[in-house]
Amino acid sequence: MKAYPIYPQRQSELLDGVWDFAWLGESLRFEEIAPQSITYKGVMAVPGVFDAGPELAGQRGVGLYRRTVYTGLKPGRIRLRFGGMGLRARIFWDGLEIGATELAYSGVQFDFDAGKGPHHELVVAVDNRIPENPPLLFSPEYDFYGYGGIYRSVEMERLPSAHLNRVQVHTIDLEKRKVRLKISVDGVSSDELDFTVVFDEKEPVAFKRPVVDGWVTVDLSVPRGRVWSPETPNLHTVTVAIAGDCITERFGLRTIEARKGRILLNGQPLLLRGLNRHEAHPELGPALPTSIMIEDLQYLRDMGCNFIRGAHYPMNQQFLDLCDRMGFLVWEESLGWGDDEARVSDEHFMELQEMQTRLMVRNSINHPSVIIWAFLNEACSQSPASRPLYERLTRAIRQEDPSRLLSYASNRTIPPTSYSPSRRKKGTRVKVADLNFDLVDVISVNLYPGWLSDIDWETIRPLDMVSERLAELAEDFSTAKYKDKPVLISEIGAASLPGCHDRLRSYWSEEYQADLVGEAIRSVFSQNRFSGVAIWQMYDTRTFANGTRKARGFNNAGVLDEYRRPKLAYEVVKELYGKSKRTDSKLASAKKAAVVSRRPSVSQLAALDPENCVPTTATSGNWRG
Ligand code: ADA
Repeated sequence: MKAYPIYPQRQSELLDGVWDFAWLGESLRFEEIAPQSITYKGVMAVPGVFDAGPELAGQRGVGLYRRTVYTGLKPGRIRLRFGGMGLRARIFWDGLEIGATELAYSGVQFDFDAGKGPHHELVVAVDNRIPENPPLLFSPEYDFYGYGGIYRSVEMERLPSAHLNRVQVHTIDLEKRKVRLKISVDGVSSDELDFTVVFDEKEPVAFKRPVVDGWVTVDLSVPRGRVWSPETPNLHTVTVAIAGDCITERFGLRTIEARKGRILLNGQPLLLRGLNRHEAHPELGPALPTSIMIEDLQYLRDMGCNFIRGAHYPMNQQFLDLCDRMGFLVWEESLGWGDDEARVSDEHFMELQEMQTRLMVRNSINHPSVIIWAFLNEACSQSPASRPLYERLTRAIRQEDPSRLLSYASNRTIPPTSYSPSRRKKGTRVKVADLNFDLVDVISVNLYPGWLSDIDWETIRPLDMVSERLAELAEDFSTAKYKDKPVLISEIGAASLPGCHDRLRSYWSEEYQADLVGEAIRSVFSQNRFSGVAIWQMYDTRTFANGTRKARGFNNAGVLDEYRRPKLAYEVVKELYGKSKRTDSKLASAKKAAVVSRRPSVSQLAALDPENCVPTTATSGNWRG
């Protein structure tokens, strides 16, 4: 399926469908792959993965995808756009390599000459092996399966010599419905560009503006502009045309900022009610069809969520289009998971991290749903060795897009060795160990009180730990050093084996998970210091097959199982998020009714909220060993 932007005038083709397939296995190194003299005996779906189905389940090696494409007789430039592949790929056109990517999950594109003749052979060699040296972005330790395949749609376009790449749309004055259009253009011969702009289906207006380093900027008001929010997900389109090319982008008018410890959407404080979501399905890996994406969003809506944390890689553009349209707020992060000192200080890894993070921002720049950019889930942010990469990534994101909030999910709020009952005695606990929170706008913490190794084995009531730890955390982040930054609980939860029920509500039962998730949501909402929570996780997801902590080869913390069948925790989330949503709407009407001479302050609004009335007390968090 096509996602925005669209290029209405270009000769283009969606290359999704059935491709020829040949399995080379482990016979060649990635660098040695050459698509000549291969017999293609199999077939494979694009989008799709080759290692989820019965023939190659769990195999690692190289798979070759091939198809014929028709370009017509006219010579000229072609652009191939891949929505995301994994784990690495090399692309060949009539036997010649035209590009390669090591950025799993990232949307990438390649421009090249079509060459002679109307028909061409396109081969994509996909490698799902995970070499250690130099490190790939993906590592075998990551707690989600590293599939091999072409995960998302492939599109081919004929590129006009002067062409429009993207139009970035930034809201610069919400009240006046004013946006800045930043138009990226290539191949124009003069220093000035003649172009027209049309918002929605209105009248085109002509402009002439200077081209500076391939960019043209213009500030405009959106006629009859309507503001985007989860409750009113109003969207607009803008079509920019030059001689021979034209692009349509979709966007939303909205602002997002962090002020006085709060996240503000369109100037109003937000309480995020979220779930973490992988792009995953047991039969399909990360190659989800639109129908499943829509169903997932329907489940999230049914639970009363307004927030999705996209764990742990750049998301499918089609999914983000749906989030824009259905009114979800999204955290998008680049690929990473628990990366240690050796990885974060490896120059190759750092380079790949920066490339994929910049690409993520560029690709998703116009989604109003995306409010937070993030990176490096649970890396070693307590270590000074992490600092250079964290600085590099925050700098890169701010250069690409200063308009959104920046964060990363940290599980380094206290060092692991400090987590023992004796150390936790009042006054002796170690304060926040993470060294990089100063770099970002939102402090985000992953913690698992009452689950995994974040458990005090001497306690007979592990559930009590949930509110204690969250209260401690709220206190730590209320000190002068942190108090101005919003705090988000980016992961909390527990796993359960689907269908495992127990009267004693023991570990791994759906009952224990439901109790813990309920306790977590209630505790987060009772602390005024927190701007919201994302429960780990939406549905069970395939992970490495041999981990002892991961029964069935799945991360079982889903409130739905892998086939989206609800567990007991689903109803708990629904009840608590639903209640908070209703409070939100009452609050909204109260605000409307209130006669205020100027915009209410953040603390005035917080005081209005009955959920935000509990004073904060005690400590911090730790990470599992
Ligand atoms: C971490 C991690 C998740 C998942 C979780 C778990 O918090 O960020 O991806 O692995 O732990 O269930 O262990």
